[in-house]
Amino acid sequence: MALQAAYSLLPSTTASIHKEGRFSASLKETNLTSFSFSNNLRSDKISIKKQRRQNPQFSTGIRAQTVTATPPANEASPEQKKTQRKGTAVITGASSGLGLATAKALADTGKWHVIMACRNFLKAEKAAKSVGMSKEDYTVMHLDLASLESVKQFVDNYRRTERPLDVLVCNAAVYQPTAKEPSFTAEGFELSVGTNHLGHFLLSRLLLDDLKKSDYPSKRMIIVGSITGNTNTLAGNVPPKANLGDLRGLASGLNGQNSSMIDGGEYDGAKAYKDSKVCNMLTMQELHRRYHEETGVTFASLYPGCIATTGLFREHIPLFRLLFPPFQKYITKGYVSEEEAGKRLAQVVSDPSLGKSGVYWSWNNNSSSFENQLSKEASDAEKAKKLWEVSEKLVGLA
Ligand code: NDP
Ligand code: PMR
Repeated sequence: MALQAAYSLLPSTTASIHKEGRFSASLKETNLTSFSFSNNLRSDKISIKKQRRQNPQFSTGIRAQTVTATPPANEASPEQKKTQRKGTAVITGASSGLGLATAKALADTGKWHVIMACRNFLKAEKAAKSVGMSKEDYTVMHLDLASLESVKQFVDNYRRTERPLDVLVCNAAVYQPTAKEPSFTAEGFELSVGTNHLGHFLLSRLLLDDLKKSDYPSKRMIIVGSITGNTNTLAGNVPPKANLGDLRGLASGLNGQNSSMIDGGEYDGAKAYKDSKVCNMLTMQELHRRYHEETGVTFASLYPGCIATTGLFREHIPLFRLLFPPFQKYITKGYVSEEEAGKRLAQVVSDPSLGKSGVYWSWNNNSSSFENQLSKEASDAEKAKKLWEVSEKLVGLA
């Protein structure tokens, strides 16, 4: 397969090609979106009947636990009627890809003011302009998630604006699949886990107080996850697989002295990214367990689909970047455009029918949302607790 050719050019992954041969052989007969799909369908009979009663157009062909019926733009839902003011959503990494598309989708409704929390101020301003966002619908604020000081500074600056905080979207990420050596954040943590998990962990913990204070009818915190961190899927079985082990590397500081990988193993940039996504999904569930009842905040994660054209793959080899979009479009059929993915994340931000807490959302081929199942590791409550405790120490909260 063409993508395998690109993949095989990566020295760190050549050992896995044989395994992938098996994956590609099974491609034709597998529902490529997720292994857990059929499980979802089995446990879903009651909800499908209910959906049919509520919506006569609902057909058995739609494989969804929750089919979202987005209200027409001119018809306010009861949730929206309760408030007159615009909602304010902070989106990290809104200067490109999914974050930018979500900011645009929310701004276009006229009901949201988006705080674009970005490390490159000018890039974010240009990006907002390039997609046609109006000045009154967004504010760019500086945030570098690879620095805990910057995270604290962002929170201080945000509080100074005296804006309410209604929704926080932890979206930014880095992916370093070709790096031979680890790089590190300002405080010396391996960059992918440091940025994608630890930076967001501190941000979400600090901003939880601000979310609590909001009088908005539906307060939400969303942490973007991914299929590749879930080993109950085909995509999650492409080596190197996510695995946090017993968190010994994280516990020893993730600083390259002992190890720069969470499980204590050899550095592998692709695995570090997938591990960070497992951390994102575990953190969302731990937040839900600890705070949902007390605060009323909805905590959610999602896999928006494979947005194969974004900047996430900027460090991948050129051949991969050339072949990945057609591979996802025509072979796996997992591809979604940035615009479509932005609409999906915007639903998780504001759609009343996606207000359930503790859920990992996915979409089927008809773009209907459903509650997806996480892998064993990504739903391991004990691991989530341990991750929480170790992360608290690393970011200075304990
Ligand atoms: P992009 O690279 O387009 O966007 C990532 C964003 O994160 C950019 O705005 C980038 O800023 C920002 N960012 C990176 N490092 C930092 C930092 N230290 N501080 C602040 N911001 C930072 O990728 P995507 O849009 O694809 O990724 C968005 C999310 O979607 C990620 O969480 C990713 O894991 C997830 N995802 C993506 C999938 C895909 O197929 N693309 C699939 C599943 C999940 P800058 O513009 O300055 O580089
Ligand atoms: Mg994957 C259903 C099949 C499927 C889906 C939905 C994805 C999504 N991928 C699938 C299958 C395969 N991929 C197969 C069979 C292969 C072997 C040829 C394969 C390979 C592959 C590579 C080399 N895929 C990748 C890479 C990356 O570097 C991307 C990655 O893992 O980034 C961490 C990636 C992805 N595949 C996806 C998605 C969504 C990604 C982007 C990663 C993410 O954000 O999680």
